[in-house]
Amino acid sequence: MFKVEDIRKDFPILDQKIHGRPLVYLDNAATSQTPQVVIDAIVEYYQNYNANIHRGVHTLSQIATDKYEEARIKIQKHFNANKPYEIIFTSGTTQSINLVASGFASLISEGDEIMISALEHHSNIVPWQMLCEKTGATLQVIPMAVEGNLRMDVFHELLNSKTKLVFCNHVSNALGIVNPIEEIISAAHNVGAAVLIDGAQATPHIKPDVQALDVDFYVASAHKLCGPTGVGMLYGKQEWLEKLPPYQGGGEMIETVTFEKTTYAGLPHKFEAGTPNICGGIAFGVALDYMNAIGFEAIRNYENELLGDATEKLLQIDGLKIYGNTSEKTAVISFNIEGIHPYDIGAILDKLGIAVRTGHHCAQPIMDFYQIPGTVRASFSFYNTKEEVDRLIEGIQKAKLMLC
Ligand code: C6P
Repeated sequence: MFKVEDIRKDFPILDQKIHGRPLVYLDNAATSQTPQVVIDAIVEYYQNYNANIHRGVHTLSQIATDKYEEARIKIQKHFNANKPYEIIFTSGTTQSINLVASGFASLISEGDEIMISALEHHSNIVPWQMLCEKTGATLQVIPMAVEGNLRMDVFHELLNSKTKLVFCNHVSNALGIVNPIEEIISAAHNVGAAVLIDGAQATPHIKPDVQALDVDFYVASAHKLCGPTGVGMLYGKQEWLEKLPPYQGGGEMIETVTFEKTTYAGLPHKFEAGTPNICGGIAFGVALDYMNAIGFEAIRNYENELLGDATEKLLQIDGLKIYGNTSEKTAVISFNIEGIHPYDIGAILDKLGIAVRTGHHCAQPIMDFYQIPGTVRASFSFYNTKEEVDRLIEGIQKAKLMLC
């Protein structure tokens, strides 16, 4: 039974005042908050078994190695990957994407086409532009429509035998729209293209099954899933991970090293050079356990209630416009009020104890499409309440009175 009052007790950070008012944290799309059980796992690691992994015969190193590898298996199971070594630990979504983009430099050439969507975060635009500059491949963009959905008709027209890679986010960070990734993956495969899905914004709300999706690569960050910052994952089908060259050279990713020649370790170590974020990886596993114990269906249903309530109340505010209006959304609302800069609304909300994000949300092409400097983005999590929705509405009304 989903009880938000009980869930909130797991998050000590929520119980505080900002500028003398109880904190209303609505910037969950930027980073989620951390439950006590994850904080405890981090403390336990440093208090009891901090040691380097895969290297020592001593007891602490073995405990740390076992816990780290157990976390990999938890992630494997969560995403339903076929093998644990198809999960690569990275520092987060950005590094996961760069790892794949850098690897593909040796697999594509001039004349090939790479396709991204108009809804991407900069971390899923810039690495592909860099790859195109390096290889002479061409970047194609699936355009968006005014409601925020992708123009799937144009996607199907653009797709052709030169398309080698398609990249798309599962959920847009700026608008909260859920993209039709099943259709994208299957159509891309029909022309022989590989697909990478950026799950940074989907994974806090949806439990993806990478085998059912038949996706080639899927990436996510722990810090959006109640885990710590600086750790994330790359899922890759074994056949792709075997084809890609290592991303970085260093310790742990080798089999043998001589001055004449180095041979590389097998998966997953080939992509995990150097000492990883051991504590972060272990805490990532604990965060997934925590969210799975609540259940993703319960999380999504509850967040949908918050989304419906907030959308309805926001639309009653005169001059307020919401960007991204499709039926398939996660609990993210991007909006502006006519004649007011989003930054000014964000600053007043902060004085009222309400945390939202303002600006372009690292998705400047979306802002250019709407010809706006940015938006105010309120993003909800399963620990937010209907009372907090009301605090947001009151705050916006106050900001409007002050600024108009
Ligand atoms: N979006 C937001 O406020 P990292 O920073 O590597 O953990 O995640 C990057 C990233 C990639 N793709 C999408 C869809 C994202 O939303 C993000 C991070 C945050 O929207 C911080 S910019």
